[in-house]
Amino acid sequence: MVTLMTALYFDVLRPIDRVAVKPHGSPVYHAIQYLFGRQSRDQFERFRAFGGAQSYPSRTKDRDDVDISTGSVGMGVAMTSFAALAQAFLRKRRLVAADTPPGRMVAVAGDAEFDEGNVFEALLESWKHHVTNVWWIIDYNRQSLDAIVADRFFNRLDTVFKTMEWRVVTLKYGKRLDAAFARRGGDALRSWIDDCPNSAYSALAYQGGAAWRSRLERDLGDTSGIRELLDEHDDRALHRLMTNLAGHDVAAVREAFHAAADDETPTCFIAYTIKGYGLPFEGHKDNHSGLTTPAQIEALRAGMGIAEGEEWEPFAGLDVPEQELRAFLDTVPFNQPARRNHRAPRVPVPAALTVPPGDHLSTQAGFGRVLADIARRHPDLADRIVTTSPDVTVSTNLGGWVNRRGIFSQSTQVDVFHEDRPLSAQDWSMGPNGQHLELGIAENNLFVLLAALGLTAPLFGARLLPVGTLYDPFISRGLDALNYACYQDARFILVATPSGVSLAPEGGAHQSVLTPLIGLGQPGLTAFEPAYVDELAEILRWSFEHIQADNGGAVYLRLSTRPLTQPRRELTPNARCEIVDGGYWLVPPAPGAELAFVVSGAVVSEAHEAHRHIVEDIPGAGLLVVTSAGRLQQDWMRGSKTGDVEQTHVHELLRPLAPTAGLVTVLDGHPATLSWIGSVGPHRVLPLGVTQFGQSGDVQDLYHAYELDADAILDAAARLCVGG
Ligand SMILES: Cc1ncc(C[n+]2csc(CCOP(=O)(O)OP(=O)(O)O)c2C)c(N)n1
Ligand SMILES: [Mg+2]
Repeated sequence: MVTLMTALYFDVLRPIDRVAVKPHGSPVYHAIQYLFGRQSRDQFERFRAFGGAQSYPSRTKDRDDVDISTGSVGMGVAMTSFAALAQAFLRKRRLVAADTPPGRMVAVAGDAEFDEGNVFEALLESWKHHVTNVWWIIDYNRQSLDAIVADRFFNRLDTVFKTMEWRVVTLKYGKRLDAAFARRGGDALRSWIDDCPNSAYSALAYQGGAAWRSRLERDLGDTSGIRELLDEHDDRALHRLMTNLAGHDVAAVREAFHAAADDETPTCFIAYTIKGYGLPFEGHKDNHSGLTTPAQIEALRAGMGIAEGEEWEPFAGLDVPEQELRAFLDTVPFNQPARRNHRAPRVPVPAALTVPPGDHLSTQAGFGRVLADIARRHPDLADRIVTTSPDVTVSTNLGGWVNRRGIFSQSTQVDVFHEDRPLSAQDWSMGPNGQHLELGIAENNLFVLLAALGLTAPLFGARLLPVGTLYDPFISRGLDALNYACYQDARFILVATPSGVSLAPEGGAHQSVLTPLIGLGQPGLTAFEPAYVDELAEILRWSFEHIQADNGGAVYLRLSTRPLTQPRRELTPNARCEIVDGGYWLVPPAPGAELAFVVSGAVVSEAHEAHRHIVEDIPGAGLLVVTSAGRLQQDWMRGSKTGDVEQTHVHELLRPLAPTAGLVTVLDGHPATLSWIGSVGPHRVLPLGVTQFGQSGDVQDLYHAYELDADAILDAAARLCVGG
């Protein structure tokens, strides 16, 4: 990593390039920033300590200009190809200056990262989108955490890349070994190393010169030229020669990087290295958990010519005068003054979005119409929106938007089904002006692309407002990538439909149970589950602002395909605030009421029906709609800590109820999403929701089976009242 990163940062990188440094490369990254004067000694010394430099490079927590966070192996690698796609999108749409050269998106990756399937999902998708300007540099040390990795796979890896039209550059032998191969007996030596299994090579690298000598004497002692070679090298020199892999040879690495730097072809460098090179445990299969002893550190320090106490001096131990080194650093291309962390202006959001007409509408259909309406009525906002979906564009109701704004492609392609005769209502024409990025079915890719699109403001200086749609249950499929996107503070709106058992006939395989809890628990993500379309329009408007706010974040909307009769109402400014704050009384309780129903999402009509019945017996009962359990809960937890819990929105909402009141909570999802509301005041809670895999059936049968229908809600109310 030291060699690869040195060649990158001190030579080939330009300020416009972006790098994802593999998790274990973090110390090297911070050391380089320290030499550039962009990392403080305090931060660097406190590497991995509280408030210090992060163990894995972090965009949000490190102070030295990390481009792309890493930590979950494979994610940073994929992120570079999607960042390159985001950059291409901005350039084609002329949202950034097209007369400046594009940046190169570089991943310095561990070889074990290529065991993660998401890397290959990204590779295939980037090929489909003709992505260029990506480099993946693989630190091929043939080790992961546990052990030495199998050779068989890496012997094939280059063909995978070549199939995807990548250039593959294998950096196997350093200059010293190359010279040895040119001597008499050199061919035999090269074949011997080529054929040496990873584990045997690693073991010899660990054992050192004497072990190399006896093995080579045994295997090649009779080959002419080898004896002379062995005689010319003492143990130390022999070890240096036999471990002279190209990944440790800065001249070989620079040569390879420069040879590939002239064009935009995506390139994979496979750089052979030894894990722990130059340390006492180099090559040892258990070295991941190896720690150098104080004595070994002393020996390392002395061996590098660094005086005691001068370990943090930037240029200690070097035989080039400091002045010369500083002068060199001033000439390094990456170190030239340039703004790297951009601030892009905000895109104005209208004061209100039009609520689509229709008495009977689902939130998903409403979403499609609101977005299509934005495309028509609010061009300034619409121009900055980019939508994406993993093969569920039409079925998540993005069709109207796509018909208006087109599909992005680096080249123009007509839709033959639409062109001559309208054989399809959906126009699937593609071109460089399109604003929808269609992905194959891979939710990991969706989230990593949203991470890239959601960071174009700081990375490229042009703000996009990304909206991604998928099926709610498949959030779990890409959950780590979603977490990764949030961890980097990427800004996007995630719209997930259908949700829960409300999608009925599709049954348990497409049913989401846990996703409301993900919405509640995921840092950096604010979740909403609107019941009615006018709520959705206001939430969407707020979301476009929230994803642009300094202290904002990403947004997740859990929608439904179930059409509901829409309330006839004009939302007051106060009602809009309450919707965004997380909840409002659809039917306010009478002062001192003994019962309230608390409901989220599509089951609002069941709660409403139950409510109509219950008021015959309990006239003051209320019906509370929770649009965002997360917003309510966060506000309440903040208030609980700061002592102003009485001012929190949920507390205000529950204030009219009698202390002895019971709450029946209900949603098409895990009941724990709402049951916490019982902790706000003295009220008792009976939570309804889904905790099992679903069946196929129609909505009424399923609501009955899973105790979400009006009868179940009334039963729960009765149990609460009897219990009270
Ligand atoms: C998704 C994920 N799973 C597991 C880990 C734990 N882990 C950290 S690094 C690593 C493998 C390291 O191997 P490699 O990428 O080859 O890097 P090297 O240690 O050789 O530098 C693993 C399994 C992780 N960080 N992320
Ligand atoms: Mg490795």
